[in-house]
Amino acid sequence: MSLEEIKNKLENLEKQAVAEIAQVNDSSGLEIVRVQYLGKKGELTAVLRGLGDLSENERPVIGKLSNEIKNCLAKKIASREQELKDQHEAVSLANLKVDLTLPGEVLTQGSIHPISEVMAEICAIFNRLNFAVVEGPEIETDYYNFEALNFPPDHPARDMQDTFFIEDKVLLRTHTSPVQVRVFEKQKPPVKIIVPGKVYRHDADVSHSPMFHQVEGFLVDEGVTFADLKGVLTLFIKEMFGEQLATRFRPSFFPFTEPSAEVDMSCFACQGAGCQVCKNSGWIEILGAGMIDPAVFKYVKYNPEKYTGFAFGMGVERIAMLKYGIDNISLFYENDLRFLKQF
Ligand code: 2U9
Repeated sequence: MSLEEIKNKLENLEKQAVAEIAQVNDSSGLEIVRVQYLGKKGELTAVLRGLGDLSENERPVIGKLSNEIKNCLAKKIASREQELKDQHEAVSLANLKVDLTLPGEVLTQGSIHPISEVMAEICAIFNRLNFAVVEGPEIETDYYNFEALNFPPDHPARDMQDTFFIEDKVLLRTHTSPVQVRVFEKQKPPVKIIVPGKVYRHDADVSHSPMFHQVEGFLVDEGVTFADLKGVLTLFIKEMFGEQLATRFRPSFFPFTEPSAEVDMSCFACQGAGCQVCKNSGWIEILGAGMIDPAVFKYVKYNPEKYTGFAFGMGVERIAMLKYGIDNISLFYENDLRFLKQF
């Protein structure tokens, strides 16, 4: 073929390709056209293969022309592709039929559960007194839940009626105290810890639930006395319920503390005069506490001659019920938004 014939052929090819690109209606059709003209086995390449008859001077002329055609076709293909895409989007949008007059979707804002809130408040007060927060397993062994805490083998709290046993000697913890035994095993005094968490007891009525939350705490060091316990718990009660409240320590009994006490605060609702909240006594029981029994120290190999310590425990639900005037514990677990929204 002569130079002119090749030029004509290339220009015809270009015209033909431009026409086809304009007619194509989808991207797969466009790809077919691209391969047909620009592909390795495409028509443009085929023409360029037949340049054998041309002179050295003529070849660059065709090379330049074919490059220009290649670039021009590639541009046209790209712009047709964009055009098809835009058309497709316009059709989809038209079919979508968005009603812009409809009200927007309102996202409801969640809030912290009252139990979490009260638990965080309790922890924050003890954090300010330098107590560290420690957590531990909810499935425990008889050893950590009872034996190391000086519960005699026939103690009623070990009874099936109080404790959820998983298997012989494995149970759902009935208090968070086993965590403290585990801390004692790992750490030498001074130790100053609070332990928040879920506990389980076979018990249910308006003020008891089979699962509830406790915060327990202790401080062990040389020379810790009952006066330290009174100071810390009095401060806690004032921070939690009000500066004006009085506290009262009544003798009690727990296997793991000696002496033991139940701690009352003067009624925040009637200032001690007597009302429904305090059942006319003027006092509200809020905590249990005591000096850790030396028998517990022997289990964890602390020297009871050298160290003394106090411990205390409280039910978080009870504190939340008092604080917010809630009369039925099950409200905490039903997740009724009408209840939860009030916090
Ligand atoms: C160790 C030693 C001593 C934790 C304590 C109480 C008193 C107590 C109750 C309050 C209401 C549990 O939720 S409740 O029913 N707790 O009265 N707890 S002293 O004493 C410990 C803990 C761990 C090693």
